[in-house]
Amino acid sequence: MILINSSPKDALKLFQPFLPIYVPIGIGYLAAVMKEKNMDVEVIDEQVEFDVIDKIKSHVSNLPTPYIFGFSVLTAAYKSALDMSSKIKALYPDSIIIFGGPHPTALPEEVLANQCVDIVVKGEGELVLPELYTKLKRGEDYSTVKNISYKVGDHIIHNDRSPMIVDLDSLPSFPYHLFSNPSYDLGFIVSSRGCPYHCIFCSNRITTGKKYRYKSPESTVEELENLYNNYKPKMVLFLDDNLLVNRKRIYKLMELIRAKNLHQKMKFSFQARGDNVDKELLKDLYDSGFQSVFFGLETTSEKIMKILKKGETVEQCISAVNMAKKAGFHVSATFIFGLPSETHKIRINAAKLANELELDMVRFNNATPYPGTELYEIAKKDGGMFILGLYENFNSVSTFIENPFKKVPFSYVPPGSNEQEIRNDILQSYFRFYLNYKKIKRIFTRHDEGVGWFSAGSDLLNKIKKIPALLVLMFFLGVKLIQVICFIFMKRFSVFLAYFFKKTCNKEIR
Ligand code: B12
Ligand code: SF4
Repeated sequence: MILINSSPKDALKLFQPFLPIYVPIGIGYLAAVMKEKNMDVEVIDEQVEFDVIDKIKSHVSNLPTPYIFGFSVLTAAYKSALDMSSKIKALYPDSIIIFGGPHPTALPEEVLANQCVDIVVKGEGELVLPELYTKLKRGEDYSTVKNISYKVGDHIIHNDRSPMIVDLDSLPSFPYHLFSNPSYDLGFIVSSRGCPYHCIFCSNRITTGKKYRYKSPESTVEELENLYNNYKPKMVLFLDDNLLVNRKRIYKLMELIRAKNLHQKMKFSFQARGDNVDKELLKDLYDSGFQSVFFGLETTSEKIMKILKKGETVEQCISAVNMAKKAGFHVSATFIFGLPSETHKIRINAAKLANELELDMVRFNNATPYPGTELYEIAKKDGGMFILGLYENFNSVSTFIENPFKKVPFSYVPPGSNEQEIRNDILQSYFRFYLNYKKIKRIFTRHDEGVGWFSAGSDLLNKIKKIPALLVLMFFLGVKLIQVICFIFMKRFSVFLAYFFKKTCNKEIR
């Protein structure tokens, strides 16, 4: 079968040439289990392949029918996935097309309403896909396969969900070797799945669930060793939803990393919650090579933190950042702008806080109600949601990466808020943070630092190649800066005008 990672070609818009390309991890795991069972599997990633149809044609030419295709679909890539699956159906009408990943898992009915999708696999696919594939290939009845939704005539049948995979060590190691394209950043590992918290904007639980499961420290370290021996990455991102849920595991992992001296060879980056860290843990993490941490700070308002159901306070997050900075960490963070009941002041406080905390990297995202989240339900109810085409505007970083002459409308604007003002506050916050000599210098000189958010190129030749794209980016960022200044000026001017007219009218009345 052919597994396809869907991705719009311009997913990262102006920033595309400067951001690392990540491996489609879910597809990697699925390919690994299928290969382990000696099943025929080919991976195509739209991020790096430009002749997808040609590749498909050449691969299926020596395969027996029916041809089976599996698409991995994030909301932002839904349109690309439908475009490609329609082309495949037109070429091979008898082919069977399976959609999996967060978007189809959250909206199976909507996804199956498309002629070009036959089956949706919900949640983790490693146990389901091999069984489903075997039955489809043999022409057997697949109606008993768990975790799937499928069509029978005009009806859609939803089969029961099975429990999540408990023992992650039972899965094969991640098959880095299948991703040989030099554009990939192979410095990553997933050592656990799931997160027990309930943040209303987070769609992790849709596929990987609330139940925390992890690989044993021994097998994690083995995978890290292999990664180092084969690819020598300097920085390895732990792409776990939440690395620190189980302290016992993390202490054992640190111990083994130090015993194998891996912390001297590579540095590690991870995501953490403010309330999951303390001074001692941070020190031990730092000494074990975990030197770059990412916190979801989200907001500066305790009231909004409660609405988000984060289960931690702004205070705790600030204290965690301070402790991490003191311990020497490279600290990154994200704020979300455009949340229910948020004001301009709350947003501008976030921009100030980012500078006060001396964060090394920050993102100001626009709130995006991904399907399956509680925010999606809130946004549907309060009327603030706007779906452009096939969810093409569901992108939490669109404000910063978009072309200023081709703005992407927000997918969510809470009642009482103004889209233009939120957009402006996001840009203003970015400029306040990054328009600083030290930070700009660091972007251009330390491409391997932190979470690899922006890279101007690893060596001189690479940097030179990127000059034209960089000039275009500079131009558009300049336009955005002018737009922000004009917006602030117009806002102040209108306040002045209102004040002036009020005064004049009052005088005339008197
Ligand atoms: C690592 C990561 C990334 C990486 C790599 C993504 C990748 N392609 O693997 C990077 C940094 C590139 C990334 C980017 C983005 N990400 Co991201 N990312 C994650 C993260 C933290 C882990 C993903 C992961 O590896 N999970 C582990 C694997 C095993 O799980 P999985 O990928 O879901 O795959 C399993 C199942 O879904 C299923 N499955 C998946 N595909 C298929 C296909 C078939 C045929 C079948 C049968 C089954 C199946 O089986 C897989 C194995 O069990 C998740 C959070 C999460 N827990 O999912 C967010 C997450 C997937 N990202 C998210 C988002 C929004 C984004 C961005 C849009 C952010 C942005 N604004 O730019 C971009 C989109 C990039 C793009 N090209 O479109 C959202 C997706 C929500 C949604 N509904 O789409 C998530 C859920 C986080 C969140 N915000 O809640 N991301
Ligand atoms: S703590 Fe992080 S991973 Fe867990 S639900 Fe909240 S945002 Fe999602």
